[in-house]
Amino acid sequence: MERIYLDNNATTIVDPAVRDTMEPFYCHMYGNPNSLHLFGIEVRPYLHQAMEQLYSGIGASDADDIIINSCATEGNNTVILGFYFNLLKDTRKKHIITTQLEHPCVRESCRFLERHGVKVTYLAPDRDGLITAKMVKDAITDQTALVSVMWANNETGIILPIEEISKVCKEQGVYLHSDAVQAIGKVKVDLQKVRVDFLTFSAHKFHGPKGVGGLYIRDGLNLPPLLHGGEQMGGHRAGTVNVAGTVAMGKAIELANASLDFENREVRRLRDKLEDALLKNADVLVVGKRELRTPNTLYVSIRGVEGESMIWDLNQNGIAASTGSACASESLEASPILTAIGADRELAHTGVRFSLSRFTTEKEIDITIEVANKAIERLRQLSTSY
Ligand code: 7TS
Repeated sequence: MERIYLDNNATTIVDPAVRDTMEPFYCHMYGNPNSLHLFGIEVRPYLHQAMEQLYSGIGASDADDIIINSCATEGNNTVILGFYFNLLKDTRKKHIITTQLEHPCVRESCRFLERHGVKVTYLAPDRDGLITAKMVKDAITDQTALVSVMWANNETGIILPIEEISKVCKEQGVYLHSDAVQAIGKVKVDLQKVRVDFLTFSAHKFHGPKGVGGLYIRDGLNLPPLLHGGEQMGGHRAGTVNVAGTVAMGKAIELANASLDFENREVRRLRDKLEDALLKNADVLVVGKRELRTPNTLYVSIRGVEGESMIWDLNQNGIAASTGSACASESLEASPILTAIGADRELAHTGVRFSLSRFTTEKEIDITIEVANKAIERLRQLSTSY
């Protein structure tokens, strides 16, 4: 049976070109870049080049910082907890604004701070699944220190109006963090154009390896480290630098940006083909307007078909999709996004996410359409409520 991978918002295949770039750093160039001998010295130019690729990949300027870390979960924790120690703990500013759409690593970091006296507003999306700049503006008070809004949502692909939100934050003198994990490689992330103060990303979501990510900090700003220890990353993040991972992430972001046109044309075409085919069934709802979504993501709700049952049927046929975030898949709660956009209880249990990549083929989509349509028919026949 052919295996078909349509869960690219959970993680992606490492691009073979990225894998080739990283291999030497496991085999012969394995030195610690902080060592003074030739093994350490010889890897430094490669790290330097990778950093340049990352700076240019997100439009950072030389004076800004990019801290290499282990994943976006670490980056997001560093920002939220760092804010507590830098500002929230000792001043009147005790308020964070975030959204109900955020990944658990942002949401749970905020919940943790609530237990330490921080007030958090979790903005609810409108019926389009959007958080608007006006919602942010209306929620800002003179106690607000930080706004944290993701660039694109992992479950629905909905792209949030970060540029407008950044203008509001600047106007109001509030710092802005954006989790750009699901945006990089799908839409242009250019910090020359959009002014955010902190940005987080993760290599394994754009065909780099797992276990390496980045945290952008705008020029002049500071965050205390989450990991204390050695002087790596200018004291911002202790721990031996993941050389192979960093080099790979540099290459991966370069390839991701070079593939943006392809993503917008070809990946979008295949996603739309799958979407149109599923919509031919009655009582199928796709969350989020097409033009507001990343080109690779489709979040569909099929009345009478439990999300988990659909995933099981697809999996039996070698197709990998998900009911939403893999990080939340162990709890069988209704999807927060479907609940947030006002879907009724039954619909809220029927979400299935298909996320494509530049490696997805037309044949894979054709097979998926056939299998999914059969599964819908079979599961609806079994349903007691449909
Ligand atoms: N932020 C967003 C928006 C994400 O989608 C994810 C992973 C993370 C942070 C965490 O990234 P990591 O680098 O720590 O792994 N999201 C998903 C998902 O949607 N399904 O599985 C993982």
